[in-house]
Amino acid sequence: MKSIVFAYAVVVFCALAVAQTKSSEILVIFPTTAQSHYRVVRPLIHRLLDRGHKILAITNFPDAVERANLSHIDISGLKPHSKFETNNNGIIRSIKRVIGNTYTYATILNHPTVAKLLRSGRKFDLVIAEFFTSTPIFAPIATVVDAPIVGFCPMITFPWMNQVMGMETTVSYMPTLLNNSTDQMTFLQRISNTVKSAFIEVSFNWIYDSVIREIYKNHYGIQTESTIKTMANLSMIMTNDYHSMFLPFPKPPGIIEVGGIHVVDEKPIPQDLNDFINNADHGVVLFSLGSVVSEASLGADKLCHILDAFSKLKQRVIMKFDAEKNKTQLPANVKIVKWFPQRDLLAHPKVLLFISHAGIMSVIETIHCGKPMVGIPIFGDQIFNTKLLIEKQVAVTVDYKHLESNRLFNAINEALTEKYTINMKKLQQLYNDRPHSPLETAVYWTEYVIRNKNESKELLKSQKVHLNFYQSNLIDIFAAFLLPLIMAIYIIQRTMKRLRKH
Ligand SMILES: *[C@@H]1O[C@H](CO)[C@@H](O)[C@H](O)[C@H]1NC(C)=O
Ligand SMILES: *[C@@H]1O[C@H](CO)[C@@H](O)[C@H](O)[C@H]1NC(C)=O
Ligand SMILES: *[C@@H]1O[C@H](CO)[C@@H](O)[C@H](O)[C@H]1NC(C)=O
Ligand SMILES: *[C@@H]1O[C@H](CO)[C@@H](O)[C@H](O)[C@H]1NC(C)=O
Ligand SMILES: *[C@@H]1O[C@H](CO)[C@@H](O)[C@H](O)[C@H]1NC(C)=O
Ligand SMILES: CC(=O)N[C@H]1CO[C@H](CO)[C@@H](O)[C@@H]1O
Repeated sequence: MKSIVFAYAVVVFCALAVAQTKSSEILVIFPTTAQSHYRVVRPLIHRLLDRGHKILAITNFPDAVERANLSHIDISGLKPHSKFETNNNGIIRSIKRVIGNTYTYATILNHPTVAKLLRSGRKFDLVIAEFFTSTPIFAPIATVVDAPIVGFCPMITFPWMNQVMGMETTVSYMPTLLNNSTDQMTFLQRISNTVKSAFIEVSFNWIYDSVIREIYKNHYGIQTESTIKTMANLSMIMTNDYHSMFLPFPKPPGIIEVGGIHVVDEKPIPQDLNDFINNADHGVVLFSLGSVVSEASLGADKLCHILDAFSKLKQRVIMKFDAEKNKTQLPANVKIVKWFPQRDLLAHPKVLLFISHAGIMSVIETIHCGKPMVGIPIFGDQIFNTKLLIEKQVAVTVDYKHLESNRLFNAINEALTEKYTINMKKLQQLYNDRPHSPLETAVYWTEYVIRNKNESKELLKSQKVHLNFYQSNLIDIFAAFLLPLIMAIYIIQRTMKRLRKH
């Protein structure tokens, strides 16, 4: 009887919850060519569909299975899916890549179906845009379709995320993504962090701003002061972060942590992989460099070292590797596949360790499943992600440049010691200990913006977004105090001089 009452209460509650926000039309703009980025927003799209909303998604990765009330504008024909090389990803090169991508993103506005949509006068109730370097280019679409706009950041953080929501980034304890430091920095690390942050700020403010201004003039016919101002209409930003998993920082109410949202329910593992795992007497190690890195650029030499290290392990190894390989050298305990269901494999009790490039999606899946990691970071936020895991003593790293057989072998054995598993189980528990699941959190705040459309633009951010540089840095106040002082000194000096003359 009790359970019937409970079930009834759940049904009534769900019905009420669904009824709360009426069916809305939502435009999703995710221009990324990184499939892993789109994977982060997909669960939100499907939950919003469950709740009766209609969604049009502009994406490179339309769902294979059709679903009622979900339509796509497939832009995959437009942009080549270039992959990252495994070397030479310095800061200058990264910025060049960002600028180059910006022009490519802008061509999406000329895509016939996108252009037709923008001319059609069709209205939406909400725009969800990927929060990345592409956001400034697509932000004005919200005005065109007369909807509020929210950002969705597939990474932990992004250089201008705080600024857009009206908060300063304090470089004394907030590391840039591009540095190998956490929130506890030595004097030298703070110097490095300050210089890198300033460099990022300057390059975006000077180089990126001019690129964005040009795109605005050509595509929207509007003037814009700065990249930050182009995103001033964002009502909130959801981010793939959770404070207990990474670092606790102050956050304005408009930055909503939904870290782990992409981790969907477990599915059964394909038969051949399942057999391979179940026949392993000493457990299994997984290896993957993710979907954005070109595995071909790994090179025969590094591959040799990796396989040599694996051949010395008593564990079995499943390796995701999608490139030409030297088959004759494959050790007996290694299975190479072009793709594997990473999240499901990580959850298998016999899988002991993940050797990964430490992309954020992989890191979160590893924490979700409570397995230690060997991080081989290659570019961007991966160095930072690895560093965070090292600090928490749940991972060991091998420098990609010095990826040698014995180093990798030692790192694997170190990470397999009990300490790392114990620490990772604790981190897993901290990650799970929250009032609502990441997906529920994302749905709540998305519908919150829809419900409060008219107010949402100012509701969750501080007024700092509207202050000038000199206002928000109190330069005018200092001037107001200093000027009379300087004038007073000047007048006193002049008077003294005159008195002395007489
Ligand atoms: C599609 O949306 C309409 C509301 O616009 C709703 O009545 C219908 O049930 C939805 N269909 C599905 C399968 O969710
Ligand atoms: C922000 O919103 C205002 C008012 O709706 C609009 O005039 C302006 O063009 C928008 N800015 C951008 C960059 O979309
Ligand atoms: C980052 O710091 C760790 C030590 O905490 C070090 O082992 C690692 O090699 C460093 N990585 C890079 C890319 O500098
Ligand atoms: C495979 O590896 C061996 C030994 O390193 C080498 O001699 C041979 O050329 C390689 N074959 C291919 C197809 O790369
Ligand atoms: C939002 O504002 C418009 C015009 O200012 C008004 O017509 C509309 O009813 C408002 N919507 C809500 C939900 O308050
Ligand atoms: C001071 C410091 O730790 N600087 C590091 C910043 O990050 C780079 C890697 O991207 C390291 O090489 C530096 O040592």
